[in-house]
Amino acid sequence: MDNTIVSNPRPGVMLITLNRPKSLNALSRALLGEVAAALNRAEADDVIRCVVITGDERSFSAGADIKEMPESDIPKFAESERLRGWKTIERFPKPLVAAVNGYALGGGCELTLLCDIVIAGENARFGTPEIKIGIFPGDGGTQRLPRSIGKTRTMMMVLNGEPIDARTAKEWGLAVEVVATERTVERALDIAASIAEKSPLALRMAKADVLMAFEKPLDESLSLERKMLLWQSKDHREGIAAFAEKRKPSFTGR
Ligand code: CO8
Repeated sequence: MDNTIVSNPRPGVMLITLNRPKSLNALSRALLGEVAAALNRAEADDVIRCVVITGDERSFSAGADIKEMPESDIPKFAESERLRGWKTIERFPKPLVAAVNGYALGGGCELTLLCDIVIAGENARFGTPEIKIGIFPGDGGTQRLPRSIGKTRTMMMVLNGEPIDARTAKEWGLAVEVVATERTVERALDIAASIAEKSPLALRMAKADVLMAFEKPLDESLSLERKMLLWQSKDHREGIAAFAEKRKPSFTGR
């Protein structure tokens, strides 16, 4: 585990720190594999209820590792174990928060699109510069960016390749808050710790429900939402009892 640092800085929270500073945290095969392994552990561990991903102050991630890109075999590169790593992040069922300082470029920007909540530091720069090296955002960017920020803003980013600053990212909806660079991780951890106090079952269903909005036609997703609401759990009963008794709920995930 040389490319990431995994820690538990708050109850119920896993922090994954990308740790290839010399490459601006480029997403090498090995790094993606470590992120996927950490997420698999987080998924299996009932104690972990929320995960935060961050980089360092200079760079969240400058994207796919260009030095690993084969000159002649892009399809193999795209479909290899890299893709398995992406799929693990895409399918991670617990809340995922990104704390973004510095560069979030190419795959780094696409990684933030897989996160549920994005906190940006003032020095954050979001961009899809792939066009400058003769490709385009191929880790989901051409599909997720327009769903997130609309067509013309996406075209501006993808066709031009120039990054946007943190304030613009917030205005466009790529980040939910902009904070002082040195506060980014703390703020993300505060949010994650608050999320971690909620019912893990309800969190999982809420995340799945919201993501349905991007995948299914409205009539189908509304009817699935209604079906999921009919579900009963001890956590639901505990939430109602705690409200009535004016105390903090204690959720067990059952
Ligand atoms: N991959 C590998 N190494 C990188 C990357 C990267 N993406 N970005 C930076 N580095 C390395 C540099 O090579 C340099 O290493 P060294 O010191 O050994 O020369 C080190 O990080 C520091 O970088 P710079 O000296 O360039 O730092 P600057 O501050 O001058 O510039 C930039 C910073 C502007 C971020 C610049 O490094 C840059 O433009 N990087 C490339 C960004 C980029 O193009 N990202 C997109 C990559 S493609 C992608 O993410 C999605 C592809 C989808 C693939 C789907 C399958 C086909």
